[in-house]
Amino acid sequence: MATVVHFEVHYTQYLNEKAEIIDSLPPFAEDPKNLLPLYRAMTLTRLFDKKAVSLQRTGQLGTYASSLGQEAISVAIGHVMVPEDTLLTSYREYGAQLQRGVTMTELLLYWGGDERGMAYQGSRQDFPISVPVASQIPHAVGVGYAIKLRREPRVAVCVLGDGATSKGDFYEAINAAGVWNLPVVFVINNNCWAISVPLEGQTHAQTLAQKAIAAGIPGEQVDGNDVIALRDRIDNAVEKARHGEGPCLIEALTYRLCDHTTADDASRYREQAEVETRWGFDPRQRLRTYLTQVGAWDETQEQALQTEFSQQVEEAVQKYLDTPPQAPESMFDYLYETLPTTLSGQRQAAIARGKAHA
Ligand SMILES: Cc1ncc(C[n+]2csc(CCOP(=O)(O)OP(=O)(O)O)c2C)c(N)n1
Ligand SMILES: [Mg+2]
Repeated sequence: MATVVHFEVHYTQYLNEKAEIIDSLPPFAEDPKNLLPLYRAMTLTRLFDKKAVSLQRTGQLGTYASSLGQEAISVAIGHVMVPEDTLLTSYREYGAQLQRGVTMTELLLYWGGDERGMAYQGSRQDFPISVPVASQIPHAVGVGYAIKLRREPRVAVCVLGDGATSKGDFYEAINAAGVWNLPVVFVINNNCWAISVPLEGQTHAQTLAQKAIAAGIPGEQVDGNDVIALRDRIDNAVEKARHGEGPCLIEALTYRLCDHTTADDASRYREQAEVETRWGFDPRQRLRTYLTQVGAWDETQEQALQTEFSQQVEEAVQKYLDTPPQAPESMFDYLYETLPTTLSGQRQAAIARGKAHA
């Protein structure tokens, strides 16, 4: 029997879990100062995240999906994209969104149940957070198709979870992106869990990256807790896509250190010992250790950064809490140009109820 074709899946890591450099660094990482923006972004994301969970626990926010332990992925994405690109993501990629000009107040409004939080004022071309699993993936293909038709030097970056790769939307989307050679980069945040379903309950495939092979597009794995590797590989994929070289699938291996959302209690389905072990892979701590070792960071700078960002987070929270709620009838605002009679009746009822509760 002859071998028709041979496939390989490559894995990239520069900074290992002991904060040691294990390969020759890509040019941008040779000067540790270039890593500071990535460290700052991871730190802000984590502070924001911690505050959002506290707000939910004290009844001041709705359900919230934390990004704890997974910040390196979105921070690297946000770092390599240019403003004209389009981000389409599921619900944990604040590190990218914040760098793209989405404000912390907007994110809090959204999780507080106010849809105005998804009308990003500073990042108009990005899509709202997608809570329906995988629905953003075909949307990214649509965006990529439009970019190609208009011959624009732009890229769509789509972020999805490991669980989303089991859905038909995913297969259809990567297939179409391959056929049409679209400027779309798909990044899988493989955090080992889809709520209570572990990866081995999700797929029998050895890697998620290999799913790209069936679509005829490049697929690769990267250490999702090594921000240097992520920055390197995602930049490579984005620039290729920008220059007409088509789509790519990147599987970033990380771990969800938090509950699925604030409505979840992960201790019901996974061992605490597993979580404790995974804390040893924390991407923020890894980069901090490295920066400290090479003399690019110290405790005084850390304290100053924590103070600066805590103030920023507090200001954003205050702005969120001070935002007057939308009128109940606003839910009818963007449904039709002219509301059908049945709905205008409901709208009147909402106005009356709103007044009764004012
Ligand atoms: C279409 C759809 N089905 C089910 C759900 C319920 N749901 C929310 S998150 C989730 C798991 C997603 O797991 P994964 O894709 O790995 O993303 P993660 O939450 O781990 O980031 C499910 C099943 C949903 N939001 N949308
Ligand atoms: Mg997951």
